[in-house]
Amino acid sequence: MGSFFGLVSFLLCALQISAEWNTKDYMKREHSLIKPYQASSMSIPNWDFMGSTMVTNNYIRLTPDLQSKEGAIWNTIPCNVKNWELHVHFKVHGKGKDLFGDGFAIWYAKDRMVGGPVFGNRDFFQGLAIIVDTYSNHNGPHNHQHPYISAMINNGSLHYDHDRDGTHTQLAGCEAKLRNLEHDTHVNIRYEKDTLTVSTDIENKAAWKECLSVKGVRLPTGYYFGASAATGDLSDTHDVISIKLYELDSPDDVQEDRSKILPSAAFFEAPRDHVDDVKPSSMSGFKIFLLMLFGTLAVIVLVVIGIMIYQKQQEQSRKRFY
Ligand SMILES: *[C@@H]1O[C@H](CO)[C@@H](O)[C@H](O)[C@H]1NC(C)=O
Ligand SMILES: [Ca+2]
Repeated sequence: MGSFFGLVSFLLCALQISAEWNTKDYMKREHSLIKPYQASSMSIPNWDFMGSTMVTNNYIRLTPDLQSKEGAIWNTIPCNVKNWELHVHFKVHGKGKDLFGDGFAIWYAKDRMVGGPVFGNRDFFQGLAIIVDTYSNHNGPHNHQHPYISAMINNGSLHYDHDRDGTHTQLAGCEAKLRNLEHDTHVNIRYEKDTLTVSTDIENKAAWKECLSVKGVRLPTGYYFGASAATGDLSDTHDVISIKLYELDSPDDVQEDRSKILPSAAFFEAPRDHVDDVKPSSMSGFKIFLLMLFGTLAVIVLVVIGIMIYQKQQEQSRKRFY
């Protein structure tokens, strides 16, 4: 079983790599944010900014290393590319050695320029959030360290729970030591054929390292790209240096109209860090046991009935002989 899954994931990996090699990357300028930002006029073409966001020649500072700040930048043009790859060059740094926060998020969302509690963006959002959570709010034993990168898909019904660091609404995640580094740090969000893959380049190796990959993710077209960050009691500097959107659509793809669908994900990660969550999983184990029990009983009953019918037929055929 294990080797079967190993083989499958190896084949998927191989496919992924060949897909990456075959793709003709094409940067869409209207969804990208690159230097020079033209900050002189206090506005950036195709991008709006809000809150504590400050534009300089070399970076866009979403929050400074000060308490209780929120900032965001949002693309003004809805994205109608169905398959895409987004490269974000960022820098998280600050005075704090052990205490810093809260983190930042990269968005592909329906609503733009609405501040709120989810790293400077609204809660109950519709769309995709890639969350870089630098501060562990959860006091219980953690399965992972922070900073932690996770993906969340929301159709507007889910609340991002800071007390659990979002662990019970995330699709998947990974640890990433991305703070206070001398070299450049990048995150790559690839959305292709309903597979969402997040990779990082934070080890100064000029190569992507996979953080998470989830199949069965359905996102509508026509949403907006954005980035937001927040500080609270703890603080950090959250800078965005560039955002580059590459189109992965090929003209011969059969294009399904995705403009009206709600964001959805087929697979959620099993909830973690949550004591109450042990019960549902043992319940489902119990359900499986019951199902197997009933299945076995059903098979026995069918076999018994079968034997009875067979015997009856044998009897009748014997009767016919006499
Ligand atoms: C929205 O998402 C929630 C949680 O994933 C799900 O239970 C609900 O059915 C979804 N609503 C719609 C209208 O798809
Ligand atoms: Ca947190």
